[in-house]
Amino acid sequence: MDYNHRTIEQKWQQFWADHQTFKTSESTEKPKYYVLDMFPYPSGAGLHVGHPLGYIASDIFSRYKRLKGFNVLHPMGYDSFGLPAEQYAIQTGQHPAITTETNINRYREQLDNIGFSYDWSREVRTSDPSYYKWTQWIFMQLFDAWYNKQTDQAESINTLINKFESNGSSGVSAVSDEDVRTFTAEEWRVYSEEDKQRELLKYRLAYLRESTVNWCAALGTVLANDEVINGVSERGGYPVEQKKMMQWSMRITAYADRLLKGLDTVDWPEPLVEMQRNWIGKSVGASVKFPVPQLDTVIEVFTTRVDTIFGVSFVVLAPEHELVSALTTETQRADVEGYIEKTSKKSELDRMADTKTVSGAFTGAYAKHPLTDENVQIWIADYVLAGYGTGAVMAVPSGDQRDYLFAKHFNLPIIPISDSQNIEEAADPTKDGRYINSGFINGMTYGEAVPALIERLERLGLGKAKVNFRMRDAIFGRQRYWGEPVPVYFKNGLPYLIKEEELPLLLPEVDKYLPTETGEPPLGRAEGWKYQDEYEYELSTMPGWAGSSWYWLRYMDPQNDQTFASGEAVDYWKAVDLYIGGSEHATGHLLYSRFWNKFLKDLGYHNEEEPFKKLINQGMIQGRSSFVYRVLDEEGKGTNRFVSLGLKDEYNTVPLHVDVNIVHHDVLNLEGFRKFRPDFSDAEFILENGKYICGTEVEKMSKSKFNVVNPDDIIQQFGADTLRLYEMFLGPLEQSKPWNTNGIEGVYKFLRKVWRLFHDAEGNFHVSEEEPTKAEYKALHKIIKKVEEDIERFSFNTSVSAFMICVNELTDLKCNKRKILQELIVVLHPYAPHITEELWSLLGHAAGTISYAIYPAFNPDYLVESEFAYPVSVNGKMKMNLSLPLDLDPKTVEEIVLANVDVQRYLDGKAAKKLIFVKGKIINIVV
Ligand code: ANZ
Repeated sequence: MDYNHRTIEQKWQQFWADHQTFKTSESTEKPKYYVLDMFPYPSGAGLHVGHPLGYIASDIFSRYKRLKGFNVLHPMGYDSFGLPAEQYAIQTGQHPAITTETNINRYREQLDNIGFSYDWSREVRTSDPSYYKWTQWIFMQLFDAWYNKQTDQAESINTLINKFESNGSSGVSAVSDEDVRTFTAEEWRVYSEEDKQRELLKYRLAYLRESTVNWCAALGTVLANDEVINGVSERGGYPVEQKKMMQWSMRITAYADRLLKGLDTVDWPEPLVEMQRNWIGKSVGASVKFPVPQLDTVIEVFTTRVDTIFGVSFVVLAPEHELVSALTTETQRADVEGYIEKTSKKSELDRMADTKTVSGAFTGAYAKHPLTDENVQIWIADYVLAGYGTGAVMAVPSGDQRDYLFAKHFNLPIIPISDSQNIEEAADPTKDGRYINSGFINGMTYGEAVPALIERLERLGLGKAKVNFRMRDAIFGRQRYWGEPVPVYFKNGLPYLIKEEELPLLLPEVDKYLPTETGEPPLGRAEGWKYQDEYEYELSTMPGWAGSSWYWLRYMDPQNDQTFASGEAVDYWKAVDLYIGGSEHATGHLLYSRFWNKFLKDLGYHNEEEPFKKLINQGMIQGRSSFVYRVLDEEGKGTNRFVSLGLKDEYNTVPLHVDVNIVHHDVLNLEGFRKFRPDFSDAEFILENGKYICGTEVEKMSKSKFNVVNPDDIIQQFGADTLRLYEMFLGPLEQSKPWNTNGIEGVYKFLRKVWRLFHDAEGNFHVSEEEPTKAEYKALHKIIKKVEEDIERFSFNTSVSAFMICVNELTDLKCNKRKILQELIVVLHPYAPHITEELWSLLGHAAGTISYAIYPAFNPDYLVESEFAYPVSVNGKMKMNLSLPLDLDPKTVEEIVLANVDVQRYLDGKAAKKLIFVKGKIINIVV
């Protein structure tokens, strides 16, 4: 029988489904291992060959770990709330739930075709009410919690209320809004219910507040910073503007330090860790107050270079700073207002990106330098951002490049403060630069100046050491339909949670998936949708990241309707041991999910500070586009003639993308091309050597470039095992690489060779029970060792070539010994699960599956060279080679050598006088 991938693969996929081969339970003696893929958003386009790259790697690892005796949790699900299904609903009126269901079914079919070993009994869908019930429940816990800096963890809001009731606000050290009130216990107790709620909202981890948001009018929603790329929406590329709105937010900043510290404990790619560090953006510095006597107030600045304070020659506020209007003098008002008007159009990102343009306005007001008492001018400029630090800076033209350009432009003083040419050098403790013109720090080094300055400022009540984070609280709401409803209703303008037993709060039906006429989100259309028939529900829904911020926990116990996952399940599976996914989630999903994880830990729901121990970013598979060259006529218009790549320079042509599925080894299928587009039906071709050769280019895989390769087509032609091996063979997992089908036949041939090892020339299954030779054992143990090492270091591509070498060796050795082949297929199984299942059953494991076989133990003895081919000389003349075991004693060697028929022939009847034997080197016979 020939290798027939179609029947074999269908048979085993059916077998796995029927027997629930990969269903995982917690009741086992085996050690646990949790392998997670970033779950997909089920888009309408289905999977292309780039998508499964990471899934194949994680599946290989999961299958390998099972063979190594682990109880492996390897689940899959769908991140199924989101914009595309809703956009489609707006266009067609089709309910997003239906589109989502159709897409999920398609995804499932495609995933099944690849032979993944998922435990499908644990599937989750974030848009399923039984799932989002718990997303809503987590939201409720966040709303009912505050962050206690003293215990450095989140606590129930009740502990805060208790503190307020017994001691008022004094002694409370919380992460909160800035405008919290100070009050005594007595004052608190007489606050109205509304006042209390209003105050508590400033502490809650899920809270409402007015914030400047990225508003995308075309999508009708607010977007997170990481969903805005170069000032336009990541999805669709629509314009995004800055707008003030009441918004749900998550106090992720409370966790900034822990999010940073945790990075030291995980095994993640360094660039990703670096991106998170930058995103969190911890800055150690000082806050310094510049008194403004005229208004009886102070301007507080944040600086990382308090050592440069004697070089301050002016102060700059962000145009949005709350003091601007009060500070501005009448003569400067027109200037200042004009400037504010001008900069309000720029987004924060534009403002940060522009380091060249110098613009600003003088307020007419002055502040006092806290240490010299001198008057310094107060300016506004858009290089100072309202949302960072305090929204104000002390400007040091001799130290800071932007301040320098500003001073030059507006002719403001520049005070040199270091004896070093370069201010950076002055701050570098190893360079030992000293300050000049610098008050009491004159002559000091950086290391001496900073503590002295902080101490002096503190004594004056005008400054203190401060740590600042770049990270902001995360906006948590979208004005869209297809998301989780927020379990909140409003009474007297204040938000209240619905009761826990009322969960899930179901997404109501609406007549259209558009904002209401009055600009409310689509949920405003839901008729009669009121809490207790009376109170308005929150009308925005949760953002895309809500459901994905805890899904790995749900997989641990997906059907539980009493809690998000039972304590036993969570204690057993603990954290994800291996997480594979794309690097595009570096600062979104991977920060939010770490945050929710830490929060749930604080509340005692589990014990893991970090949810993902090891993480790998798979590279992208790019498309390999094919081009034809259309000949242009004299007027430059396209004709119906197409010229092959090698001849194209003789004509005036334009390149056109052509569907890669009608190109084979860069040769165009002419008939296929005539059918590709109606206007090509009578195309004529200028061929070279009888063929039309296409041009090629590596580009992103996308429909518009006609370079999308569907895994289903590859599987149909070559099988899933070939696809799996081939995707790994393309190169290191982490690297991006172009899809190129040219090498796929080689991998297919390899699998046929594997098959033939088990079959005789007539194609009958035939293995021998004979004891293998040393050479056969050696080939086997080389691969056992190599693949184990490769998989343990996630180097999947190198295993594939090792398999090929091994199978070639065994083929050359004509090896069909059971003892070798049976172990070989266990080693190959993670990569090519179907063919190895089939061969395993042919070997007589009739009822079983290879999935839980034992990975063979490597025996180093087989790799030790145990024989040596000695050159045998007679009277110093080399005559022949003779292989002998290396552990023979000289006496035995002599006996064997002299008894050898070939040696006797060379001796030609003469008696040997002496035999010289050097172990592992030579044998010389003297006659
Ligand atoms: C004086 C100074 C002198 C500064 C010097 C730098 C160099 P990071 O590391 O990013 O935290 N800054 C503070 N708040 C700002 C805001 N809202 N918008 C724009 N810039 C702001 O940088 C902190 C430094 O960035 C602060 O230290 C401040 O300028 C500026 F030779 O203060 B520095």
